Amino acid sequence: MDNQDIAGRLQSTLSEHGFKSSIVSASHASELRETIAEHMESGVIDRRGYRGYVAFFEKMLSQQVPWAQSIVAIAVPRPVLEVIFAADGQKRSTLIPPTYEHSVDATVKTIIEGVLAPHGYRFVRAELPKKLLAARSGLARYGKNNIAYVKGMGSYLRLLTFYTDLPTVADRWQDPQVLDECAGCAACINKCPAGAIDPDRFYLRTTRCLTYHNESPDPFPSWIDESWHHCLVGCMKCQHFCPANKDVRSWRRHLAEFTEEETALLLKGLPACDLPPTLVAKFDDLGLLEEPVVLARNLKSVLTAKGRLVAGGVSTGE
Ligand code: B12
Ligand code: SF4
Ligand code: SF4
Repeated sequence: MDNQDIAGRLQSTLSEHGFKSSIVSASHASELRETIAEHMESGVIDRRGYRGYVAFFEKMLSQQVPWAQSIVAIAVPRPVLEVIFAADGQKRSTLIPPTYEHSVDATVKTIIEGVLAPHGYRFVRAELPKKLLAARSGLARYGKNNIAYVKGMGSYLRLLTFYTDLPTVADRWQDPQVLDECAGCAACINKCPAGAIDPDRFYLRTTRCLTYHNESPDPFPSWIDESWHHCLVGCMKCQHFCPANKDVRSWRRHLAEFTEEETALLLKGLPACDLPPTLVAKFDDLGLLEEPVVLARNLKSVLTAKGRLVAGGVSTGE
């Protein structure tokens, strides 16, 4: 089997699982890193952001993989997860957006290993700007909301990127494209509660985005209205109302239901080791219990969000 066959086998095996991919030369990594470095230099990416946010970009700049020959970008379709909490005698539903379901990463790694290892090729996670890589390699297009869209998945997906030492056989590299659906549309701009999507510049106003704040352990700034909270982490507004997501908007999976006692324990912000294993197991490996105080703050915000709670479900305003 030559390298072209191996690359083809990798992409077809991913495709059998419903995943889409692109493979480009690892030489593009330096260009992607330069873009990040320039944005850090100019302040578009603010080094004063919270620790986790800055750490993402520091990892991108510091990762060295001298043996890398190619980069594989993979889009995995993911549903919105629904989680129900019992509180004050009511059942209340909240959402977890598509990208936070990490359990699929193990499946992707198993597939790559299964195809590459028999031929002696290695792979490792690539810390790169994933949307930009997906767009430049032709796997995705940007929406005006600054999110990546892939044919057949809308934006309901998780992006993964890997370096491999499989030599590149084809190398598509292009300017990032915007969705055709964005022409004349401003639904995401209008629905964003925080004004994070700027009609005059493509790049997101990061520190306005609700996700930036509910992923951070820092207290919410006073300008965040409590009625905006509808997700346990993240925010679905600029994706839910997007016409390019019309075919995937219904992708929802019930993840778990928590009793009044379990909800009360989570609101205390206790670490996973102090919680009943049955409760911990309900979160799968979403990683939300890694920061129990953040989870507790977000859960409280969703439960108290004014005018958001409806019996049996959180209204997304449809
Ligand atoms: C930091 C980060 C954040 C930060 C900052 C986001 C940002 N824009 O930088 C915050 C916390 C705000 C955030 C929010 C969200 N994030 Co986030 N985030 C990341 C992370 C770690 C890095 C993003 C990054 O590279 N930023 C750097 C900038 C420079 O890149 P960029 O945003 O793509 O900007 C480029 C475009 O603007 C383009 N561009 C500029 N001008 C123009 C003009 C045209 C015409 C075009 C086409 C393009 C274009 O050039 C810029 C680069 O120079 C990635 C994981 C990763 N390693 O990539 C996840 C990631 C991007 N996030 C993801 C998700 C899902 C989200 C949320 C939707 C979460 C949620 N709410 O549910 C929101 C989306 C908010 C939004 N509307 O963009 C997913 C994206 C999946 C997808 N379908 O696109 C990723 C890839 C995580 C993953 N593994 O799946 N995120
Ligand atoms: S809501 Fe409209 S403008 Fe925004 S990303 Fe979707 S299609 Fe583009
Ligand atoms: S995730 Fe929410 S706050 Fe952030 S840009 Fe989209 S709609 Fe605005």
